[in-house]
Amino acid sequence: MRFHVLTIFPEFLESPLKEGIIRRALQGGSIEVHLSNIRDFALDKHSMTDDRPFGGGEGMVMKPEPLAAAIRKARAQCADSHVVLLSPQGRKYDQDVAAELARSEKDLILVCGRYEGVDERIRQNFIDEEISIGDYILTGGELAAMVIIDSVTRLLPGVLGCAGSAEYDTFSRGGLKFPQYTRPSVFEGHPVPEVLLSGDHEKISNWRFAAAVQMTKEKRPDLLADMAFSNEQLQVLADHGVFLGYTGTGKEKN
Ligand code: 4H4
Repeated sequence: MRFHVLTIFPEFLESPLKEGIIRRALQGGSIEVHLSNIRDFALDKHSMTDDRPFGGGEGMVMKPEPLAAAIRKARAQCADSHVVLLSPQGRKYDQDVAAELARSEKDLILVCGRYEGVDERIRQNFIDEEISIGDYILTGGELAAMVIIDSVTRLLPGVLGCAGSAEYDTFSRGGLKFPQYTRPSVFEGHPVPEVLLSGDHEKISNWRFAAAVQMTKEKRPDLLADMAFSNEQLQVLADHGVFLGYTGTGKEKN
């Protein structure tokens, strides 16, 4: 998958691309990341990329000409592209959106707003979709772009070591992931649940399923509302003392 990031601070993204799974994905060719400096497309001798808002008011707005030229240049390098503006006014980003982007064959052009945002004529005529990573105002869209690159890349085939990793992620199956333990088996007097040391894969799987549902019930009951369980699953939950307040009526899945 190819990402094109349009930003006035391309160096901002250099460091996170040099580490860990993202670095390996770049080296392995699973992804390409092309950083473009919007300032290089500014027409005036001062390379201005922002200006005061018409009608007065606080802050500065990103000028349309450099953005338009940068988007056109990026589009010209792609067979097909999806142009995303990172903005607090966008569609709320979550794991489902990450999975949707990861399935796309299109290049992803990520436009990083700064200041008070971008000229509306860019949003109306050059942007395919606005995405927000949360209801807060950042100083720039670059962190949001990196969130998207990171969360989409880890979903691409072959990027994570064991194929199933992303499949059992928190959110990937609707709820939170089961609690994780590693050596030592006793840490400061706190043991690892015996079942995890048993080698009984069915018991481990059932315990993990019940623990995941219990964690979801405690930490994110809102996610439970969208989850459906078979009668067999409800029985496994009951066997592990996890009760959801219904007995398989209307919540069971086929
Ligand atoms: C854009 C600030 C638009 C304010 C920006 C506005 C996010 C976010 C973000 C720099 C830019 C800010 N990007 N998710 N949240 N005028 N970007 O805060 O719409 O208020 O992705 S505005």
